[in-house]
Amino acid sequence: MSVGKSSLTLLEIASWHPTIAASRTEALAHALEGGDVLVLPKLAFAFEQGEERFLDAKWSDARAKNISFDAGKIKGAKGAPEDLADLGRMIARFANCASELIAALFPRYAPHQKRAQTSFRPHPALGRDVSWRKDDTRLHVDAFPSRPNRGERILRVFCNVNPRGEDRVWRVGERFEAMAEHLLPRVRTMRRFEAATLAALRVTKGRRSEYDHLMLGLHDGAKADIDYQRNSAQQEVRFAPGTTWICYSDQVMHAAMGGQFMLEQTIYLPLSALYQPDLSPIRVLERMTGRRLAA
Ligand SMILES: O=C(O)CCC(=O)C(=O)O
Ligand SMILES: [Fe+2]
Repeated sequence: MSVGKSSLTLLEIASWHPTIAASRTEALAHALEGGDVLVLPKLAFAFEQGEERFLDAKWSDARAKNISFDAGKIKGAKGAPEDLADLGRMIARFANCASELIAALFPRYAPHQKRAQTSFRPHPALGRDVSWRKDDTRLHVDAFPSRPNRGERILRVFCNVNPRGEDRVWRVGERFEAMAEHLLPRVRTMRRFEAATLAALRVTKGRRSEYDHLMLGLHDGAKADIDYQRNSAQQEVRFAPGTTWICYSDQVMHAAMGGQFMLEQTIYLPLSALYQPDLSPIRVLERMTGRRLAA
């Protein structure tokens, strides 16, 4: 693993419910909220007996990129009901591990964690034929077109569960602020009535804020810019099997370049839960534009 560059912070713990000193929490929160990826190379997800059978792309219904688990329902999977129930239990166990880990590392987040989807990704990261906008092999920050979040944070916990020794390979790009300085000038301003129209047509769940509009513009702007993809500052990061990593994916420029079989938990957090809200994308963009971007 190429740890050492400034955007990775190593954490050598081997438990999903570690005990952490308050001073350590402060330092880790500073790194994470500043846009680092926290890498936990000793934190593997333990399979229970029989669960290894799910390390096969045949469980995917092939339409969806991922198998997802949200509010007790499994989506994107195919198989006998007993198998799908077992798969659901495995994914739910990872969801619990991920939330416990975040609560243990960052006690201030604990009461605010909004658990969103959990995914199991049985397909190779490379080789999917998708439009440029959905192509996660291009550097991007996460922004969801149909789910406005008005500045709320997207925290993600990933774990490589590959049984054959294959790394998950990412590119990690430049800091959010540097990326935004480069790409924000090209993002068009939101049109009058645009947010209201999208909400009325149910394209969005609720109203898109200017923050959401700019984040989608940065996501699309980065992915569409081949020169930016090739030439912006970036590093390859390899996550070996048995490694867990955590990042704010609305802030860290990332691209998936290889690997197969990963678990992922998405957690939403309000700005008020953060140790340093001033480092968050909405505050960075508000300083750059000179105005409030969400009510
Ligand atoms: O599949 C991966 O490794 C990461 C893909 C990605 O961009 C994401 O989950 O936000
Ligand atoms: Fe992403």
